[in-house]
Amino acid sequence: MKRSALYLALLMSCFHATAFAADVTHADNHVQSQQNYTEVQKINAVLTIENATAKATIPGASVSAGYMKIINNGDTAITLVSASTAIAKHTEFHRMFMRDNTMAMRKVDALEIPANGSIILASKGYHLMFMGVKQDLKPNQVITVTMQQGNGKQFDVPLLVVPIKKY
Ligand SMILES: [Cu+2]
Repeated sequence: MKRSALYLALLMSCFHATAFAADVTHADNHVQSQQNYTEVQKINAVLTIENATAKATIPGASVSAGYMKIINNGDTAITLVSASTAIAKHTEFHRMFMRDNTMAMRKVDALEIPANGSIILASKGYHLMFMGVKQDLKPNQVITVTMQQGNGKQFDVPLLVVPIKKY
């Protein structure tokens, strides 16, 4: 009983598919003049991040999701093995998929960014899942996520918190 309620909250935080996509677009326009977090961020010699955002929390739910496009300009594939942030107890890589005509999601152990390629974290596919969020995430707040690579290196990504479309 309690487990299924938690799962529903997790799903809602990940999904909100089309409504959220529209909202992100609107949020981008709104904040672009004051913040650069939704634009292109050069992380290091090979990695570039675009549109790094996190969803504001739903009142009463301690979960949120993070999205971005990660571009690998290098000649070697990069594997992300974990992510963490001070604002949540647990951060996981998740993937949404269809099961019997309903959206479901599962944890994935790692994300691979191909050489000279990219991976997109978005509401219908891969995403960062923040669980045990310690304080409400409010629009325009910026959170920092640390990504751990398989080769032992790590890098930080700032994510801009954007509103959840109410419906
Ligand atoms: Cu998820």
